[in-house]
Amino acid sequence: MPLPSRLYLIVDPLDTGRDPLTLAQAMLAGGARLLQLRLKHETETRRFLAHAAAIREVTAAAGATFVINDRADIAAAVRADGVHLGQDDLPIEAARRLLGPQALIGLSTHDEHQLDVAAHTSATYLSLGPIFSTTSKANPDPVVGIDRLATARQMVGRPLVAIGGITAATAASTLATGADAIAVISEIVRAPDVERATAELLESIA
Ligand code: 3NM
Repeated sequence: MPLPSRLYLIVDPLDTGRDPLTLAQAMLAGGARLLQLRLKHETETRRFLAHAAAIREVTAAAGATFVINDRADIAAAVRADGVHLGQDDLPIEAARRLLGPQALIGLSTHDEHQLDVAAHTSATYLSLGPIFSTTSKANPDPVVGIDRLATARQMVGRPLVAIGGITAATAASTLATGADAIAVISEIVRAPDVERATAELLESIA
């Protein structure tokens, strides 16, 4: 199953204090059609669910694909299109049982060994990162770099998402190296005008 867009925006307010729904609406207004909700510090399940439900409505209205980070239960509850899982989260096959054969299930990988292991799962797509250094993740893995992204492209037969430190300056070259999509947080979430930054990023990879 191919990814619906080459731009994968992650709705993670980081430390900006911005509201997830407002961020998502601005991303959609800027043309984004593939969003992930990532709320690492939301320990209140009901609050997480409320944010997810609100963003499910606006993504559905825009015809956009919506993925939830980590929480397959919340993805199922709001009928999101899928879930994105890390190496220590629910195993892919467990999430697949919960969400079904059509669900978009992504798996984070950080090196060639993890890519090898992932090949034996039913993950819909794999992400690889951090391609460049990032400040958006607690304890990020070592930087992968653009050369190893090219090698990974040779290894991986399914959609490959590059993540970590990608900016407007590196978006197009990262895609040209072989990623099917780029996933981005801070370049958009920290932008003064999220809608405009999204539109400009899309323009830079058109
Ligand atoms: N995962 P930014 S890097 C959420 O390496 C995430 O898997 C990564 O944010 C990985 O675009 C990362 O601000 C942070 O660098 C991406």
